[in-house]
Amino acid sequence: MAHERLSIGAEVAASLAAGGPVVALESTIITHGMPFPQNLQMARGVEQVVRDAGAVPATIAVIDGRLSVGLDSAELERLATAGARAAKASARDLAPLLARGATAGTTVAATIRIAALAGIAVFATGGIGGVHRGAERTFDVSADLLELAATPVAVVCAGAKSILDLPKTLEVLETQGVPVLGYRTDEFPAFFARSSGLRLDHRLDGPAEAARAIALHRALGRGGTLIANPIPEADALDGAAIEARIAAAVAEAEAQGVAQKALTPFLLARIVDLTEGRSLRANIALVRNNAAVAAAIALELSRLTPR
Ligand code: PSU
Ligand code: MN
Repeated sequence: MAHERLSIGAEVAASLAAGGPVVALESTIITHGMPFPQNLQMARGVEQVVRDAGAVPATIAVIDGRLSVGLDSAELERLATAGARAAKASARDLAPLLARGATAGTTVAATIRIAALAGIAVFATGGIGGVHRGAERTFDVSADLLELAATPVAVVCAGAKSILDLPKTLEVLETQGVPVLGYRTDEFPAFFARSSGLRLDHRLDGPAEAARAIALHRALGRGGTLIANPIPEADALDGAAIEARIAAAVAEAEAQGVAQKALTPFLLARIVDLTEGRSLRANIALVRNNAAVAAAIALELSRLTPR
């Protein structure tokens, strides 16, 4: 049964009813991941990329106590201008936020939970949350990983920022049984850089192959698939230069005692500052690239599973 607080926009609902291609998009990247006004331009631009590829975008958030799927232009603007004054909702935050009628950006974990409720199979973002550096002391492991293990949505991302510990992130994904599939790559991509040196067991060479793997994993009965799609060559940043700034941001967070759900937004904002905006341009480029791949996969999936 549908959740009593689920609201699906008319265009998204029509496409889903017809078995058409829909791509879910998160909103913590809008409220807590990028500054205004680039966050709003990014959100609108990414929706257009999905449309240009022939699919319907469904940006998801909590709006006035509802699980809103397929935000309209005014809602996108409201979230973008609210920024971090809006709540950051991971999956466990949803019910209490709904109960008090709040408005929140939804993380990867919360967004895929809502997408699954709405019947959406494909999702795009920039980078997923993962295992933080120093997690052996702090236990800081993003709920994104555990939600991905339990929720039947395919997540297209550019790997994870090296604010995280990438080898530990891959270990947890392995433990949790999440297929990690390189999209036209044999390596786990490192967000701003195309390569991390970390080999993956499985590679996909296009959207049709991705759709077959996703559909077959869904049929096995539990959990999602992670599609790891490297940043385009032309937009990639120099790995060593960005790494020094990320290390500086991580050290600042530690010195200031930033922890729990504040940590990822703190690190994202510091990295934008420390790179004088270059990281923000790369971030926007890779989200757009992921949205295009997700749309192509959603189209192939809708052909595989006609309504
Ligand atoms: N990584 C990024 N950009 C982001 C996020 C992560 O490069 O915007 C956001 C996503 O919404 C992700 C969330 O789901 O941060 C993870 O937060 P946490 O580490 O608190 O689970
Ligand atoms: Mn955390």
